Amino acid sequence: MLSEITGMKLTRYDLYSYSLPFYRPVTLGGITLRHREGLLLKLSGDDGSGGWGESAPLPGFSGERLDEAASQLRRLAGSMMGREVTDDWVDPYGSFGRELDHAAPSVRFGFELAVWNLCGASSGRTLPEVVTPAPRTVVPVNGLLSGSPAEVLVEARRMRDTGYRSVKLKVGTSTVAEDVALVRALGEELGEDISLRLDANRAWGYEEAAEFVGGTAGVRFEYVEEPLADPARLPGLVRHFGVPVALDESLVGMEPEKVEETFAVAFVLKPTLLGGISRTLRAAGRALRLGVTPVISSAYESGVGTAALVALAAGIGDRPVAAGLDPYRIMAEEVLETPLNLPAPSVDVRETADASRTIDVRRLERL
Ligand code: OSB
Ligand code: MG
Repeated sequence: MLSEITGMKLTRYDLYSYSLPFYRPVTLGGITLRHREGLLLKLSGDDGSGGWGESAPLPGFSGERLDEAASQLRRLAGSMMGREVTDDWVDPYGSFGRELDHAAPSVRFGFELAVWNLCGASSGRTLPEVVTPAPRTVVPVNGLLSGSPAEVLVEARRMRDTGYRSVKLKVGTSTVAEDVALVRALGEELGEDISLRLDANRAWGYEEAAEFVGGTAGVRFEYVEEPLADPARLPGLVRHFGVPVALDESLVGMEPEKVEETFAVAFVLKPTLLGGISRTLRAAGRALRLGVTPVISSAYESGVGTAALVALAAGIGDRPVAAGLDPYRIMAEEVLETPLNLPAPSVDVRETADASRTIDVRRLERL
């Protein structure tokens, strides 16, 4: 590997918290959020460079609480002071990652992101260029549909007309018959050129999933994420119906980078929940070797974390895959001085990387 980082030592860390209001309440996994709370870590090097990272445990999805993440992040960053940063620190297959193994997933993501951003700053590269020498210049975005069936159809038409090539609908919160009717109508509205992703967040029993699959026969969708409450029955569902299934919740805690074979067509990769940048890159590498589509996806991070998702999506694989970045639109405030250009059907990779480097510290609380 080309050596890019030479002799920089970590000199200090600064830890902050943020609380950013949503435009409207969001209910996720039975929990309603009105704000997003999280942590920002700034690492500084003795060459004057700095890098920011974000740790934002998502209530209902993360095992760690915010205060636990804060104390882990403080301990981890403190233990690294004075150490020399080497190329190994940004090698997804290197040994440095193992030193972070004991930390909670959001903590690993936040610390790694600060390291990767610091390495970029120190070596004159953007974050996407630390991920890969020649990142894509744009990343397509998966639009999230929400609201009543009528609103979903209006929104879908609007997204189609503004250039989205991929949209996602949450299913499993109405009756199966209502979901079937909406998905059929969406299939007609979107036509052949726009990929439809569905996400049941483990809402269905086997019989309900079977009813859904039967009812939507003939409607083309890219995949349905986590259709079953009991994930052990997923292989049987796929075998029996040939339905394209994506894994999301199932990947957390199962070391997706080590999977030998899978029935899934896509892995939905959320670095905040999965446990960081290196892990996500290894999981994506494994997915690609298995012929599975790696989909980078948001856990409602601020612009700092969302820019990392863009960098990852810009560096993974040899064809663009729409990333799940749409949750960013719900944030009514930002920690970045210049917010990211979202919502949009695609994002500019360099612009995103540049915007993510300037934090408005007045919006943060020092811990
Ligand atoms: O189930 O995919 C999910 C966001 C937070 C928690 C869970 C999920 C999500 C998303 C992200 O849907 C957006 C996307 O993947 O398009
Ligand atoms: Mg999902």
